Amino acid sequence: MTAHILIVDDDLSIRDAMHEFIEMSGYVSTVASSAEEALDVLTTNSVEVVITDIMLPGMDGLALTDHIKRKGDSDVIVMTGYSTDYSYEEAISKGASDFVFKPVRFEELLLRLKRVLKERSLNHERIRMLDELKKLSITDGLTQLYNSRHFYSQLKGEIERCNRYEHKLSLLLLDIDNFKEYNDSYGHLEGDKILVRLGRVIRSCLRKMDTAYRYGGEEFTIILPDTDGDEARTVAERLRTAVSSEDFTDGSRPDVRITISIGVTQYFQEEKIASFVQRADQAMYRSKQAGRNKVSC
Ligand code: GH3
Ligand code: MG
Ligand code: MG
Ligand code: MG
Repeated sequence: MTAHILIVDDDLSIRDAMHEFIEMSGYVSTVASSAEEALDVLTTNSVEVVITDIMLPGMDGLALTDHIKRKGDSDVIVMTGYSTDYSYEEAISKGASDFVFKPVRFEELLLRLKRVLKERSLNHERIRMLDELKKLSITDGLTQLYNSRHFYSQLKGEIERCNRYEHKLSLLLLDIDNFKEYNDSYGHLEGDKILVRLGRVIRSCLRKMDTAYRYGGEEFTIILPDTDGDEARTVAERLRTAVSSEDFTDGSRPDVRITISIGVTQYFQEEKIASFVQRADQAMYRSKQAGRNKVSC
């Protein structure tokens, strides 16, 4: 996509010459004769780089730079007279990416503009990769639910909220019934497909604020904020029923059924995270002992 450059100068002849040069160099350019006009352009256009004179009537180029770097996403290159004027230093300290002295040598400006645009796209790529890494680091690769590391960090946060504001908080821990048998009969890869499908069923049963995690191999946890034990039990029952009535077949075999056992527990104020999780685990084991495909508190 062609970069959009905004030129801000109160001198008409400079403005026009720069506009022509920037367009000839292959960019889209818009001109403004004041900082106020530039801000208007920025509210309705996505602009990659603003090239601004420092001396302007009304708001000056420094204030404009400051404003853009606080509120916007554009890079700024400032233009400044030689002499004893060091205002470009202030512009750099306000976040300007570069500066050129007036009278502007266009070839130099073009080199600086290209460098700023390059840096800008590298930065965007860095941010994109960091976001991707962050997402990968909290996601379970198989089910695309969150992973157990994220479970502990989220649960810690919820517990803090709970202790500070006396919110309610509940936890579900669920485990697939007789899953070893399923793997032994159909193979590990078929078992993995069940885990993927189960992840989707879990997601479809949750409310907006609930979050689901693959806690271990075939065990999952669900954090239910602002939810007491009774409400959590209802969610668990809905989930248990949804799983037991889902046909997990992928077409290769007719009618594939699985069931899950669920433990439900509500957080006690000031309780340690380990004891909270352990209580959910114990409740889940009671569901196993009661014959599986059950919900226990
Ligand atoms: P139950 O929980 O009902 O007591 O019986 P189970 O057979 O499910 O329990 P157990 O803990 O004995 O075995 C869990 C099995 O889950 C072991 C393994 O075969 C399977 N499993 C664990 N993680 C994975 C995984 O990532 N992929 C697949 N395919 N199977 C897994
Ligand atoms: Mg001026
Ligand atoms: Mg297990
Ligand atoms: Mg199991």
